[in-house]
Amino acid sequence: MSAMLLSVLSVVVTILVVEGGIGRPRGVPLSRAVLYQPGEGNTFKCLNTVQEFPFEYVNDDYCDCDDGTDEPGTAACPNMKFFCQNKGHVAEDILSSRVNDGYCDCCDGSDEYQQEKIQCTNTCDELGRKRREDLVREKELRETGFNIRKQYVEEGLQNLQTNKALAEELEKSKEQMIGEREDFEVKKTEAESPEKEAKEKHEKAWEAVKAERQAAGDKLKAAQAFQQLDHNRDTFVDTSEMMSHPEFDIDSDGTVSEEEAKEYLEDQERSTEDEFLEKIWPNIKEIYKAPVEESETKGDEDMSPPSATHTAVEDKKAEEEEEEKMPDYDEETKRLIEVADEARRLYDEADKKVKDVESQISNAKKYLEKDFGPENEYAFLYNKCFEYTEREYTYKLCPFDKASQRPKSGGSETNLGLWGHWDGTSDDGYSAQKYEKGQNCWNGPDRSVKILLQCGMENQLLSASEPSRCEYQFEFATPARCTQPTPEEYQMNYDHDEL
Ligand code: MAN
Repeated sequence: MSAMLLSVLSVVVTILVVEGGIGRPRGVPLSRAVLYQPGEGNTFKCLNTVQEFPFEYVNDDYCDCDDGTDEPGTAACPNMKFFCQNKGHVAEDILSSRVNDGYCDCCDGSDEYQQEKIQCTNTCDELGRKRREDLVREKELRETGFNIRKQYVEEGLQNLQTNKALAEELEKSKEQMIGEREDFEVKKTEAESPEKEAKEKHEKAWEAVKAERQAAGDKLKAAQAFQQLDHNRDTFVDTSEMMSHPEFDIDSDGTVSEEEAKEYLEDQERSTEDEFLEKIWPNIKEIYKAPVEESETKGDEDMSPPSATHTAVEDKKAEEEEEEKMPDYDEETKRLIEVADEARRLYDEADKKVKDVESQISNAKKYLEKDFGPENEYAFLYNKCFEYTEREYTYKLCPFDKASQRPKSGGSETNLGLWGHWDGTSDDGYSAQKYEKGQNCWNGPDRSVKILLQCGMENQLLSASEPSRCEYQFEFATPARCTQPTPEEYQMNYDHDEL
C-alpha cells in the first residue's frame, strides 16, 4: 500500500462515521448513507446535479454542489437539512444554518460539534423518557376512552332501536286516540246544539225585555221633554218655546231663529203632544238638553251628610247595573250547559291526548333524524348539558341542541347558536360541530359556535373563547372521539431508523 493510498484512506475514515456496518458523513441519516459512499476513484456525485467532486469535499465546510448535497453536516450550503440522531429520543432534521451556531438544537448536541463555541449536554435520554411516559399516558387515555366509546356505540344503537319502535307504537296509538277524539267530538256537537238553542232563546227573551225597557224609557223622556218645552202649558210646543233652547242653534250664530225652530218642528208653527212624541222627538232626542232641576244644582250643598249621599248614589248605580244584567238561565238551560260542559271536557281531554302523543312522536323522530356520528357514538350526549366558566362568562353546551353564554355577575342568558351540522375537515368530518343562528350581534353577524372535539376519558367542556366578535370556539373532550390506539402508533418514532 502506497503512502498516497494510505493518506486517502485516512481522510475517508475521518469523514465517514461507521455505524451498522455502513459509514456515512455527519448529518446524514442511515437511510441515506448509501448515497454518501465514495464512488469510483474516491469521488462524490452530487445527488441532484451531474457534478462530481473528490470525496474529501464532502463536509469540508465549502459548498461545491449546486444542490448543496456535499455539505449535509455543515452550515456551508444554504437551506439544507442536518440530521440529528438523538439516540434515546426522536431523531430530527434541523436547518443546516443552525449547525455550529452556538445554540444546542439537537438533544444529542450533534449540531454543535465545534466545541469551542458551546459544549452541549446530551438530554436525549431524559427527553425520551418523558416522551415515552407521555405516550404511555396518552395511549392509556385513548384505550380507556375507546372502551367507553364502545358502550356509547351500544347504547346509541339501543336508543335508536327503542326510538324507532316507540315511534311506530305511538303512531298506532295515535290512530286510536284520533278515533276516540272523533267520537267525543260528535258527542260534543250533539250536546252543544240544544245548549246553544236554549241559551239563544233565553238571550233573545232578555234582549226583548231590554228593548221594551228602553222604548218605555224613551217614551217617558219624550213626554218629559214635551212638558219641559211647553213653557206656557198650552199643550203645544211652539217655535218661540223652541227658540229659548240654544241647542237648536243650527248655524251656531248664537241665537235660535224662527226658521231653525221650525226646522225641528217639521216646518210647523207648533206641535201637539202626539205629533211631538211620534215625529219631533226622534229628530231632537240626541241634542235636546233637559233643564237642570233645582234639587240637582243644589246636590253638592245637600244638607245630608256626604257619606249618606254617596251611599244613595252608589245604591242607585248598583240597582241600575243589576237591572242591566241578564238574569240567570232557567234550570233546564243550566242542565243543558252542564251536559255540554262535560262533553267539552271529555273532548278536550281526548284532544290533549292526541297532541301529547304527537309531540312524543315528533321527539322520537327528531332523535331518529339526527346524525349522531358514524356509529351513533355521540347519541349519548343528547339531552345533556355541559358548562365551562371563565373570567367573565359561564358557557353552556347542550350537544345537538344549543350553546349559550351568561354573565358570571348575573343577567340573562345569550343564545350563541342552535345545532347546525358537523363541521370537521374533509377527511375527518366528525371532528367538529357548528351551532348557528344565535342571537344577533349588534352591528355584526348572528352568534355562532364551532366546537372542536377531542378524545377524553370524560365528557367535558374544556375551553370557550371568542376568536372573532360573536364567533365563538369551544373545545370539548369526549370518549366518543377516542379511536383505538394501534401498536404502530406507539412503537415507532423513538429513534427512527437509527435503533
Ligand atoms: C356580549 C357578549 C360578547 C360579545 C358582545 C358583542 O357582551 O355576547 O361575547 O362579544 O356581546 O357586542
